[in-house]
Amino acid sequence: VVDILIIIPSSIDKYTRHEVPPLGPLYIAATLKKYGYSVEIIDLCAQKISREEFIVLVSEKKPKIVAISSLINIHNNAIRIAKIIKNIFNDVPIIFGGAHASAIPNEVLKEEVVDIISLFESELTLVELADYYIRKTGNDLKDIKGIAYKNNGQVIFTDKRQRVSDLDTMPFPARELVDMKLYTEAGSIITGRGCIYKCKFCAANYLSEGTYRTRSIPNIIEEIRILIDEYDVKDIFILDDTFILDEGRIAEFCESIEKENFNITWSCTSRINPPPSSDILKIMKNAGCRKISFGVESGDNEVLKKVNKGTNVDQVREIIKMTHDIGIALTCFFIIGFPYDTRESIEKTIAFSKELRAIGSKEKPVYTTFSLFTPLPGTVFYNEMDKYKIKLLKDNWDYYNFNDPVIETEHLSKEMLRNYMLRTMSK
Ligand code: B12
Repeated sequence: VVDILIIIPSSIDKYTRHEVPPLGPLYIAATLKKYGYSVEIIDLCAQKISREEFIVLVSEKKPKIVAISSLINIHNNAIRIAKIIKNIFNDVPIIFGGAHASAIPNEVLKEEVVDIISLFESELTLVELADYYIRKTGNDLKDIKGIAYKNNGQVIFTDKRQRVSDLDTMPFPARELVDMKLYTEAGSIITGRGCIYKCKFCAANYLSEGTYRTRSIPNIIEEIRILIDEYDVKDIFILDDTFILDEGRIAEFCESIEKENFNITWSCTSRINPPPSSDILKIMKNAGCRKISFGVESGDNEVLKKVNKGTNVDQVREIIKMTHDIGIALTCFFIIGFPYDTRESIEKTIAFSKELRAIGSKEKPVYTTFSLFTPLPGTVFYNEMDKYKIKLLKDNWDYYNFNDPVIETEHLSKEMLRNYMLRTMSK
């Protein structure tokens, strides 16, 4: 018997990501454990098990609460799983959480099998829900902040929950609950949460409500030490929305990494703006940074401006060259099919990606990765599809894999988008 069972569904694509441990759910699990609850996790992205095996597993665990992770491409499977669970234990409350459920709670609650949605940051919300359902102490549902639930067919939203102001007070992700050997990027960490920028295609600002909080450097170092000592990690993968924002903080991080003599390499993601200085890039290189992934998005200045990226092509070129010259490998992410994209702008984007790849060398390559523009719940483009003349072709979340077109725009048909995508894949 387990108090809370957390399930991460897989997508229907045969390539589901299992590189990275599910950090959000592992954070929630750690906090529940701290408050004395027993927690288990089934990560279907990583553990390949059949429907029958799954049913046996869940039946044996007899959970008192089931919490299911909902991201866009795994949401339909999350619903399928919820149905299987309700079939086994009709009385077990099913709580949904994660980016997709948080972005469109009203829609998700229309599903009969979803009882409650825990909105946005959920560590403390889940503790209060466990107190309510399991220990039968604490607040009534209506007084638990940050949830949406059904009452006599009506959706009730409780008061907003304040985000935890000091991230250092949070226990580290409960990695002991998953088989860390299943993840190729086992050294993944989050050193800060949230994004203050407002790109129209990205949900990060909405999900963090524009807040940005960071952990202290000693707290991060402690977690890295655990990854090295207990999980034999040799490469750290920093997954923050915005890592290089406060250069003083990054310098302090690098200094600590060097002082500890960890002998690890690491990589991170970054924005092109605010532009990282050459000084900080050198400090990062000396502290073992082997790769930075930048969101470049487009090779057309007009498109960059209109999607609110706040960068331009010259700036991108300069940062990519500088990072390469300092000796750090690169990945550049691109998106094609924005509502503003035309044949001309996409040609520019593809040409620009070639130009950036050519900056790379054998030892320090510049990789490029393309996704098709997809209106994500929680973004400006999703909320105002008519205004941006976005024509939805598929409203089945199973198909939202960022490689197949799910929309057409004023300028681009499905066939054109598919052909462009094929071109970027053949390079
Ligand atoms: C790191 C990251 C990844 C990593 C790691 C994902 C992982 N396994 O954890 C990788 C690169 C693998 C990845 C992949 C994808 N990602 Co991603 N990713 C992120 C990113 C940048 C940070 C997530 C994170 O770890 N944050 C820190 C933790 C602590 O916060 P959190 O995950 O939000 O979790 C908190 C709450 O959301 C909530 N919560 C989360 N899960 C659950 C589950 C339950 C049951 C409950 C109750 C609550 C809950 O509580 C958590 C703790 O407070 C976010 C952007 C963002 N700001 O959220 C995008 C983001 C979540 N990803 C997104 C997408 C679309 C994807 C992909 C579908 C992309 C693709 N091309 O395939 C895949 C799907 C992967 C999968 N099947 O799970 C979108 C989701 C949009 C949406 N509406 O669903 C986001 C918001 C990015 C964006 N720009 O819009 N991603």
